[in-house]
Amino acid sequence: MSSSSRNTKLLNWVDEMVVLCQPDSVVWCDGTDAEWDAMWELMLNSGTAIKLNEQKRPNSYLVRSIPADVARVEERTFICSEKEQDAGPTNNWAEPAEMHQTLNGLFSGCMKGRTLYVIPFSMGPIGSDIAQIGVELTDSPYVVTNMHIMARVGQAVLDVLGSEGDFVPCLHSVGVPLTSGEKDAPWPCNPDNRYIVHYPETREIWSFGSGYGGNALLGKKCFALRIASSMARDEGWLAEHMLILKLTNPEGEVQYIAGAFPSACGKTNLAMLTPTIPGWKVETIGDDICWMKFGEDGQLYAINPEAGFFGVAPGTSMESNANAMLSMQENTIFTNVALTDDGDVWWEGMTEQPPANLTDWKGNDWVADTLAAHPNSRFTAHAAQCPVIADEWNDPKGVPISAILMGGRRASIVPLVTEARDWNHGTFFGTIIASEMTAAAFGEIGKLRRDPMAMLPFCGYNMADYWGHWLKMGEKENAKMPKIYYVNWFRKNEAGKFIWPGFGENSRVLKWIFERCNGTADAVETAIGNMPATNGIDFSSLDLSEQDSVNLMHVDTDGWLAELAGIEDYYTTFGDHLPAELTAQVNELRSRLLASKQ
Ligand code: TSX
Ligand code: MN
Repeated sequence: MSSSSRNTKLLNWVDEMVVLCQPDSVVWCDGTDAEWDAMWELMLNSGTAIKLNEQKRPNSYLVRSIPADVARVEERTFICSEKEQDAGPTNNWAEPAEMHQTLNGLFSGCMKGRTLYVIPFSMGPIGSDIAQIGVELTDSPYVVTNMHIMARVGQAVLDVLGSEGDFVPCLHSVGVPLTSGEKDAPWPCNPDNRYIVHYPETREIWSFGSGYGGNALLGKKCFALRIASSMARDEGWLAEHMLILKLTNPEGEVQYIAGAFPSACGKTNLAMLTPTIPGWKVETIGDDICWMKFGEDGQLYAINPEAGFFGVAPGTSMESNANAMLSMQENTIFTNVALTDDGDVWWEGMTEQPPANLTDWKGNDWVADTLAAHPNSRFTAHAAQCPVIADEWNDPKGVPISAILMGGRRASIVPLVTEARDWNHGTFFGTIIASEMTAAAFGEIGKLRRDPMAMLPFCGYNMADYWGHWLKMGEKENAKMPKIYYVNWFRKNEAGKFIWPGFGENSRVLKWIFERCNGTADAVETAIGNMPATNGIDFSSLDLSEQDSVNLMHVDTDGWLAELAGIEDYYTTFGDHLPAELTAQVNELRSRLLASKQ
């Protein structure tokens, strides 16, 4: 298919990249079902994909990567700003001109023997004032099919782009040219030469050597978070690693809530939660990324820039997240999960008992006591397939956000829920998000990983400048900022057991937040923030011991004082980029904690 774009920047860039990468052919993607089928035909022939049982999983496929290419590679992810300090101490920085030279070398001829696919995509409803356009060039049919689900792809995007419109150029290659006659690998990639590179100032993305997830689907983490966070700072909006949910009370009133949680805290589960309390309803707007802009009324309006879910499969079940399970019944891509004998999928945590026989994620006969699915195995499913997707998930205006949750996985110190005193205090909450690690991927199990606003791997510029941007947002004239809540579903008791039942019971916490937003619930001021008044959250119908329900809401004064020392050490790593307001927040919190001990 030839181009039906008249956009000079786009046509010139594609020409230039074709000269660089030297593909055998160029295909402009249109996002149609015919294109989807054609890509799978290619991937079935190359051994990349297996078609799942059409009766059990209609129009769905299993893809296996190789063990060396199963996740994002943070140590190979670069922010190439002109000045190193603009990337800040939490990002890998490289000098832009030098990196361009390295990448020009790697990309030179890298698509020989392959097809270059041009994927025009919109992050957000096409034509929305909050949406942005990108174009990904890739030599991976797997990327094309995933982009079909995760973004809005095709001619409508080119129409909005027009002849003069701007877009973010995203170049991707698996990084292995094919010589003529050579048979392609089922999962071509170049794991020893991976580069996930962002130029925040010129707003470009270059990704080489990996075919997996966030390394390759460039609209997601690379564009919608790293590049968009940088755009958002320049333009006065927010690009955040947050779910968005719609909460309706028994009277039919609605509030929209966003939430930032580090990985392994159950963001997708919360976004699709089934409430246990009668009459309350949760619907999903998004499970991973949230773009927010001020409306004329001074409220922040949010869209989900994505069109699908790229969710972690293990642990997902009808018990933990029925709506996710129901979202992936058809038209779904499964990556690195196990295959059943009848052509369906399985992963750890899906059912209590595994099927008798399985093919594991590496394609071998599964042996008991080994992992059948990779821990980072995924499902890619369209958002519209979620049974509780909110009608307005596609609304170009976005939804007005009443509250922002900041969460982490903490066995102690952090109570079930604490309301920030104001926007600056809430920003402080965001900066102190930390999670105790459950998987060895990021080092020692149980060790605290600081993950401010859950943006540590995703902020496209200096993290402390990003905090400054948050504070500045709250200063805008006539701004009606959301209330901010620190939540923790993971507090443990002396016996080492989770105190809070979590999952659907989190609706009790959401109810209190809802009623704070509409002014009908009381709070008591504590040193760390506002907390539910006695019986503000109904624990009575839960099977909690007296001691456990006290512990859930306990303000651990000495624990917080010790926590503050760690926070101050962490802040020091940002040098003079740290906003003075955050130092003030630490000092005020310490004073309140000390006063409360009198
Ligand atoms: O997603 C989770 N949420 C949010 C749900 C809306 N998880 C899973 C985290 C890994 C992705 C949780 N795990 C939550 C939670 O609220 N809470 C816990 C901890 C927990 C685990 C198991 C039990 C209770 C709490 N089970 C029993 O007590 C039987
Ligand atoms: Mn995420």
